[in-house]
Amino acid sequence: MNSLNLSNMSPLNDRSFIFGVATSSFQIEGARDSRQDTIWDTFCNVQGAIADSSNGDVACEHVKHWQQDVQLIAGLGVDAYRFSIAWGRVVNQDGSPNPEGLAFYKTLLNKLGELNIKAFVTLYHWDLPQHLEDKGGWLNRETAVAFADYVDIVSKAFADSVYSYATLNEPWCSAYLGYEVGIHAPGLQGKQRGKQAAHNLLLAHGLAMQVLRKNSPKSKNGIVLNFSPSYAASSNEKDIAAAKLADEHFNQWYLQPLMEGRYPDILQTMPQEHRPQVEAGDMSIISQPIDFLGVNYYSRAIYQHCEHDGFKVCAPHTMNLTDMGWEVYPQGLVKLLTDLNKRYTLPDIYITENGAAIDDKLVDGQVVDNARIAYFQSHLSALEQAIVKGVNIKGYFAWSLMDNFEWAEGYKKRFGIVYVDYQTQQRTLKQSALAYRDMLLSRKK
Ligand code: IFM
Repeated sequence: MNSLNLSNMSPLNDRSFIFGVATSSFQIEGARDSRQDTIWDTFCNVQGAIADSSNGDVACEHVKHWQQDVQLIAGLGVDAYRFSIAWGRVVNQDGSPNPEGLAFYKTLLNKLGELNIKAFVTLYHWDLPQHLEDKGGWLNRETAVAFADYVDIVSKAFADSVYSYATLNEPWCSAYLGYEVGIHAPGLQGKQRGKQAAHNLLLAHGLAMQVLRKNSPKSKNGIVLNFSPSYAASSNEKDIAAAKLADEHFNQWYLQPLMEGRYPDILQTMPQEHRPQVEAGDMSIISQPIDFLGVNYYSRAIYQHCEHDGFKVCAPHTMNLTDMGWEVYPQGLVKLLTDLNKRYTLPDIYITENGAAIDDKLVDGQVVDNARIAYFQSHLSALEQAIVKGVNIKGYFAWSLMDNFEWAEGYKKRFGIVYVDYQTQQRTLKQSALAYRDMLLSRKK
């Protein structure tokens, strides 16, 4: 497959539907010298933590090449660019604003504005300043207060140049991978830690929403969650129960507090020592209205019963895997969106990330990534189906604009539609970028 097509009748052809590309600060920016150290800088120094022992010191040198990158984005014909602010680039350790850091993003925002590209700004995409981790990080509820102070600085400085603010990207990853199983920064472990970090992140979201409402009432303000819809490994009732339990822990644990102001009922059956500390008033701060929910979708997860935790994840029984080992399963996106739509009264939905890591090769100036094109095509079709089934989806962002630092996998996994040669920092549009561009240009005017 080497092209992407939207049928004439496709709801995605409506010009009000927003198409974009996405990145995050730590994964692309480099320029470590001009920001505070983050938990990821520290984690990258831990032996064995990063598959290729790399770090984010240079990454895609986006701080240096941002103008070229914005031209690339504009050339794709997208409506929007989703990127994140590095907290430690715009706020000093004493909490004062860093004018140079703010100016970098303000100039970027102005350029996007000139090019008529909507800015979707993520305020936290995992790069917690290390000095806050030294005081307990997301296990310390004061970090939520510090986050709101940072959001106050940013949202005052950027005034009306931001179309949409997302408070957090994928708090499940920060809390579970970072504080419960320890395969992401800061590399801590423990069930109570995971749930406490999740609670303090959600609290940070709620406090930040109050600030955004005040400072930036015109932008669409919300949060981005990642979801892996849960499937049972068999029709055995124990496996079905296992899938349900995993769904409550990993998916609903983050959405139900936002939508209904309470954690899933499994909270009551969890051992006391695993439960988070929740203070009076927290749940109403967390559950205030949001303008949108960002949904990041890559694949599904399959579970079977296990005595120890009640569920355990099973390896997919298919060869149709991306380079991350993740099953290509577009039907999961339809199921996820329609199930969520049945369970909750959802705000506008944006698919804020979707994409595939492929073992791309640059040959004679070309990257033929047909598997990525097929991945996008099947997921765009899934999106159409979900819209037809009544889900209110307003936009779609390909992850990622360009190859970048894929966290614990380092630079070996390539998610970009633009290939990055890390030796020369040369960018090359892959076939998927050309197909995305052609699809966007072919939309009805
Ligand atoms: O690269 C990440 C991104 O930072 C968050 N969502 C998932 C992507 C792929 O793993």
